[in-house]
Amino acid sequence: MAAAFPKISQIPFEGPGSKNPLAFKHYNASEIVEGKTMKDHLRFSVVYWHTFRNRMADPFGAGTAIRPWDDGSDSVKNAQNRVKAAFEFMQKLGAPYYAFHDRDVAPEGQSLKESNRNLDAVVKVLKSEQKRTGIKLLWGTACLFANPRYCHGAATSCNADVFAYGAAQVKKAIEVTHELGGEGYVFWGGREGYSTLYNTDMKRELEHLAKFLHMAVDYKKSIGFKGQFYIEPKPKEPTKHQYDSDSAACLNFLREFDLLNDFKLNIETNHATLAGHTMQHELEVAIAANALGSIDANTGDELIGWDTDQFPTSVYLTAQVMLSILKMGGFTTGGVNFDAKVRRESFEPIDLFHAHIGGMDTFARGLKIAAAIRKDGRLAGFVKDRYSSWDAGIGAQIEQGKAGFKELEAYILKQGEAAANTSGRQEYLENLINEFI
Ligand code: XLS
Ligand code: NI
Ligand code: NI
Repeated sequence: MAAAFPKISQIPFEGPGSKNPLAFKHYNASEIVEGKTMKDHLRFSVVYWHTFRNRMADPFGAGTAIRPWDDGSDSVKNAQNRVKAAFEFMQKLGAPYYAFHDRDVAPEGQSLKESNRNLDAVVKVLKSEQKRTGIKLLWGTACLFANPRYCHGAATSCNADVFAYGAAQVKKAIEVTHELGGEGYVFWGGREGYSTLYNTDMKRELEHLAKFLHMAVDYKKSIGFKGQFYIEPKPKEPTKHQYDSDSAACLNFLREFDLLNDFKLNIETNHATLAGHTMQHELEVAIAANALGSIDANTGDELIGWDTDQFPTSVYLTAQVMLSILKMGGFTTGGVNFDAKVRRESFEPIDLFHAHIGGMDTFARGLKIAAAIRKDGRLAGFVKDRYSSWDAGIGAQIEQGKAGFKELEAYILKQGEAAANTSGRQEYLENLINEFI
């Protein structure tokens, strides 16, 4: 196959002064930050679905994407050629990871058997390209939302046969992820929710979802797959309400059904904002439960109400994200996965490079800013001081369980009034953050 991006060579790091649009200004893979290379901190991943399968159609018009390496057919041959283009892209970009749905990489056949055969034929090429380039699979997943059979959901379908079909599909997707050395596997329940409660037995659907996930855990163990399982929260779209609506809902579900030991969360920025939260909020909720695994890096449009999946360009956003990630001690199996797509108007192949270079540079800046804020220490010091009443005296007694209501009443009767409050200093802290941006 001829090169897919013949005019583009390896994207170099040229530093902040560079005016070359096809160079990194901030992402310097080998640069050490807090004792680790940027490459190992950020673990960038390219998504197959948006970058190589999205024709960029919208409800009002046909796809605009120009992809010369793709003949537009649903053949296995075309799918295999596409793999070569994808790896050429990721190698030139210098992305160490990628992620896919089963149906992104290989065409769905007339039967599960045929679909599995198609998948195997493409996985062979994925495997050899991984070997050739050293690029690894961050996570795999199954598309349980596109085929019409999943219109009522998969694990939460009212139709038990559809549950069975979904299980069979996930079984194969886990096997393939295992075969490719994937470091994780994602469950995003696109249609695991409802359009109307008039026709929905919510309790039963949630129990089925838990059963499905337990079966997946059992199967994973039986084949020796060590990758991390993730749930990816999203509140709506395509359903009116998705059961995995946000970090808190996912954690509650995992706890209720005894799944918390086997799952972490994969948090996506645009899903957080759709849920009415900031990304920082969703990350902190997950981190507090020791359940943050990975992130889908993108951003929404402030004025548009759906999942626009844009590439992240806000340094404020990435600095906040990286503050949380560094605080938790960094990614282990997870990474920064660009679940993002170029705009319909950005239809040329080169736009895929501009988009990813921008996202990677924005995250590299976020990482450097977060590390500088941590080195400076004023922010963490402020937070520590703010809670200092809990480090000794009555606060310490409460935390250690040595005081109850009776002791606290006696304490306040003796004190007369609570010690004076101190200012939250929000504006001071916002200014402080700006010193680093
Ligand atoms: C869609 C989701 C999806 C998952 C993988 O909104 O973000 O792309 O990441 O199924
Ligand atoms: Ni999304
Ligand atoms: Ni996603």
